[in-house]
Amino acid sequence: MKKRPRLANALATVPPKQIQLIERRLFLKRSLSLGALALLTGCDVTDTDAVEKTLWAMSRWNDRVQGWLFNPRQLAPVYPESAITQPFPFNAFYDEDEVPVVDPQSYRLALGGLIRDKKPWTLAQLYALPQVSQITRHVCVEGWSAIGKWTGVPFRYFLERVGADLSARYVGFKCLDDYYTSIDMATALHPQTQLTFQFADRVLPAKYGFPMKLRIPTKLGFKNPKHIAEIFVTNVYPGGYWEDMGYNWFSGL
Ligand SMILES: Nc1nc2c(c(=O)[nH]1)N[C@H]1C(S)=C(S)[C@@H](COP(=O)(O)O)O[C@H]1N2
Ligand SMILES: [Mo]
Repeated sequence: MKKRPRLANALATVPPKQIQLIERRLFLKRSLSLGALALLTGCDVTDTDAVEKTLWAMSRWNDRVQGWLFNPRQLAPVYPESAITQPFPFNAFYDEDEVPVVDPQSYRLALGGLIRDKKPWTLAQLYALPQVSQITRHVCVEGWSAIGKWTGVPFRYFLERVGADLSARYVGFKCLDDYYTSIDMATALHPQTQLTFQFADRVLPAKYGFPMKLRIPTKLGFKNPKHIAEIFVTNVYPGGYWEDMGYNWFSGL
């Protein structure tokens, strides 16, 4: 397993990965020197706590601005079958031999938070929902992208069906591999955001997120949770696995 860096020590080592990540969150084109950081934040850079708090506040502000700029009707590009990337890359915070093994019979999708009907769903019930396919590009922050075909139920349809509070701010995801992430409601309701059960016209393979993932072609790859165990709706910022380490929370494309 890759180690999770400690954010608390953000400025203790040079060059700290966390600062690079937070810089990326702030979408600054040039790298930010410690001096510039001090000027920007008005903090003594030796006061790690104050700098960090300020950077996180700036970052949350940045998320809000990106949220305002997001056009809920703008579609991500779609591609022909011939453009599909083969083989499609696998990525996770662990190696491929550690992908969770999920029993389809006992699996239940849990629902939580601001949802009227929180009854858990079996896979058979989920598979009976109306489904659509999309061929879109997955872009990973680590520097690769790939085109794939995903099939599932439009997430908006599912949220409406279970009586989710569509005026809430966030939809959060807990995964079977302890990954977690969350998205803004506008993106959750975007026409291409899909609760996905199939990859390349076959049941979603284990490595790509069996039994289901959320496919969001308008966001970076790490915002696309695989192996979803629970979906919850909330007004309390839920963060995410990489987000809590400094990756930009909104991460739109
Ligand atoms: N549950 C879970 N979902 C996850 C991850 C993870 O480690 N665990 N990694 C994310 C990242 S960084 C990427 S790029 C994509 C990779 O999806 P793929 O294996 O289908 O290419 O899954 C995302 N969703
Ligand atoms: Mo990624």
